[in-house]
Amino acid sequence: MPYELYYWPSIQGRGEFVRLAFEDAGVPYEDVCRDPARGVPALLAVLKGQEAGLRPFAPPILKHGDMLVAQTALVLHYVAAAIGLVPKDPAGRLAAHQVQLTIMDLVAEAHDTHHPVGTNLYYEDQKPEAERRATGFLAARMPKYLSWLEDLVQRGGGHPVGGAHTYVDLSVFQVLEGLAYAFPRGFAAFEPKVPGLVAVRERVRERSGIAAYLASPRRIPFNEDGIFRRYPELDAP
Ligand SMILES: N[C@@H](CCC(=O)N[C@@H](CS)C(=O)NCC(=O)O)C(=O)O
Repeated sequence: MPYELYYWPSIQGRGEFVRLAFEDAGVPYEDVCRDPARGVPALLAVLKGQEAGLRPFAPPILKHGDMLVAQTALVLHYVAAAIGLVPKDPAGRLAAHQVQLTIMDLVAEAHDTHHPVGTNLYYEDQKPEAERRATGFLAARMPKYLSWLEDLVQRGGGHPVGGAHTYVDLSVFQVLEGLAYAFPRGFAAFEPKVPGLVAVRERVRERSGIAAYLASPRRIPFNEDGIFRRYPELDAP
């Protein structure tokens, strides 16, 4: 059965965590909304409940046979065992899922630095609040999340879970890339404190499937419509 990913076509966003898993595993998937014949209307049809399966609230959404799976961490939890990106034992899968859920919390907080009041408002309508939020994010929240992940890697023999490469390593790569894009000064100042995470990131970058993906047109650049946005006024001085 083919894997179909439904996600906004013009941003990396949360869909990128799913793309990275398929690309690393070398498993074919269809990025449905990037197919000009299907585009965003295909995603909107799923969101309106016009496809078989549980109607999802928001993308990324994975369609696999009659199954529709939403929530980024749950999509990864669902596919990872089948594509060899998580330990097979229940405890190992649970550990990976737990860490991935926490990474998605970090992603949500990174998003909220530019949309602290509401996602229904423009960034320009919440700039003072965004500056306060970003200051706290860089001073306290990003360090707290990344120090915890670093501790997992230090205790875990160089990987966040399972003592081996999993989809969580790929998500560490993506989060570090996103934070470095959004906050070049703030992230650079903190980066020396997380050498284990930096090692994970660099190892992921060199993996054959990921290296090929990053060099391909499928890897679109970060931009200011996505989750990790570069607004210099939100970065550290
Ligand atoms: N917790 C969900 C969040 C999903 C989410 O916020 N998706 C965004 C795109 S990255 C969206 O389109 N949301 C629409 C909405 O919240 O109305 C996940 O991790 O997948």
